Amino acid sequence: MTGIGERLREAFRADGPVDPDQLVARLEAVHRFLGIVDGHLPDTPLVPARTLVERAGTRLSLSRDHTVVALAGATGSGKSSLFNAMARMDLSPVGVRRPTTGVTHACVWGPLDGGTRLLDWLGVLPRHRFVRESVLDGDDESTLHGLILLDLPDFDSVQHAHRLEVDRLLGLVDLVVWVVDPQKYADRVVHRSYLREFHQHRDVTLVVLNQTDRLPAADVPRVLADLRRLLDKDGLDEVPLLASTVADPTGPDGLRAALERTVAERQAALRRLSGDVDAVVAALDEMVGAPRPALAPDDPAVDALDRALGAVAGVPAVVAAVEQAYRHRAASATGWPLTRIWRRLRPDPLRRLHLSGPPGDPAESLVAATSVPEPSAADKSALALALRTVTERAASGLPSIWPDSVATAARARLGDLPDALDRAVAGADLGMNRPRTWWRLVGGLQWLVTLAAAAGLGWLVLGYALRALGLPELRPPMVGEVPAPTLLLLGGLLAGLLVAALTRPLARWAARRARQRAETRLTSAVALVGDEYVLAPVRAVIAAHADARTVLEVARHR
Ligand SMILES: Nc1nc2c(ncn2[C@@H]2O[C@H](COP(=O)(O)OP(=O)(O)OP(=O)(O)O)[C@@H](O)[C@H]2O)c(=O)[nH]1
Ligand SMILES: [Mg+2]
Repeated sequence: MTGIGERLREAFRADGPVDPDQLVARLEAVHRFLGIVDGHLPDTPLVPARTLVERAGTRLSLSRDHTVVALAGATGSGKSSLFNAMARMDLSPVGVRRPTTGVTHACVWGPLDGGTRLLDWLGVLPRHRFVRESVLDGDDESTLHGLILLDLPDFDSVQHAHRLEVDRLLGLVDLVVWVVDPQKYADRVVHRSYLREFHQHRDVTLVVLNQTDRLPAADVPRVLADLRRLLDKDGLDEVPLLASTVADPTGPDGLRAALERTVAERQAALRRLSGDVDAVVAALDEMVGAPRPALAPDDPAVDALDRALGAVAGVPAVVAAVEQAYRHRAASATGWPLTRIWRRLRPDPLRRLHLSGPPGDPAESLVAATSVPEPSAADKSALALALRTVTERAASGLPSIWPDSVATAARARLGDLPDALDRAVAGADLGMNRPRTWWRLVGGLQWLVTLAAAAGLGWLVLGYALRALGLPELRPPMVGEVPAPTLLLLGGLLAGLLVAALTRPLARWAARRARQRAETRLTSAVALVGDEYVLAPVRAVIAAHADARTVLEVARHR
């Protein structure tokens, strides 16, 4: 079979060495991603990414000079035997009773100093730590300096605690050596629960078929080929596979050479973390999906939302009142002077809604509470529907984790909406604060013709009085056949009625225009509220999605 050195070289050449700065940049990008989506996405799916950022930070800060390698496998596969063979000492008890190893043992090659904190972090108890000092071994062991080899308990144990310990450590170590034996190499548990799960880490995985001395020599290549086939099925096609036996002193040499090479490269820790980042990025990638443009301001859903908000804010009632108030005020200003007083006694439709005040004083408009009628149930459900539509439009095309976040954002400030709408309506300039010039002109004309009629009446009354008292009669000038006072009286009255009759359609037309103007202004005031209270939070989520995508690109870049 191919030498392990070559196989490792081949496997590791595929991607080249991991640049530590690049790895740190990728981890920082994942960290930024978490910051961006914080508050927008649920926590649970982000746990692996958070754990990775934390773990990677700690692992890199502890030691980049050490390589932590774990021997993992089923009970009796020979982990402890291989551990002792590597250490060339009986450090971890080998037994016939299964399972033997209950607690992780560690052996450190070279000075312990830097490794102590790493072993503390790994949770290996001090009494199970051993040191191979090069002083004792001369140069023989110097090629393994920086190696921390762990002998794990069995993962298929009847002891649940063993499995927990193995799972915990497999998440932390830099390289995993799976030890299998000829009896159990095809065991489904090892393949389904572990090897297949580990395919993201094929760069930092080795498989050892141990106890080959138990097989007839001719069968070894056949079993290795069968195991290779199973590993390929697990997605571990590039993973080095080697044979070993502790029955022969040179049996574990292949594994030793592999470990020497790994130690020399000082890449395992970086490769492991790089593989972890790949796995996390792949999961985050699924969460983020394709780019999604922000909701366009002219989207029909936004229009529908503005209309629904307008209805809830009472815009239709207010604009109807504006039209009525215009007609009322125009009639009061331009009507026949004698009927004006009576008109003025009738309440102004806008004042009834407490909307007649000038918008000039912002403090006043802030506290102004209008008496616009409460929204009907139909208006409220129309608003709920419009909110749903906006949410769906904004979130369409986003992976399933986002729409909830968009919906929550759209509803986050709903509690403040009624007051904000009331303030917007109260503060809007309805264009009804000043009397129109044409009202004054027509009003003046009405006074003029009324005065003419009054003068004619006075003149006639004076003529009758003089006649009744037998005094010399006034001879009023004649206009054609009609005496001037009569003409003044009748002409004044008729002209008054005529002006009033002509003014009415004009006032109706102008009232409709006033209504339209008020509607435009109120609609844009209400749209601003909708933008601030509903659309801005939705936009923030969509922007977070876009930012998250951008940083994920950095995190992906190996
Ligand atoms: N013939 C032969 N026996 C081996 C070999 N490696 C281990 N053994 C024997 O297999 C049995 C189990 O070995 P251990 O090293 O204790 O196995 P382990 O994987 O540590 O087992 P646990 O600690 O229970 O998980 C022991 O009796 C060893 O002597 C080998 O290469 N050849
Ligand atoms: Mg053991």
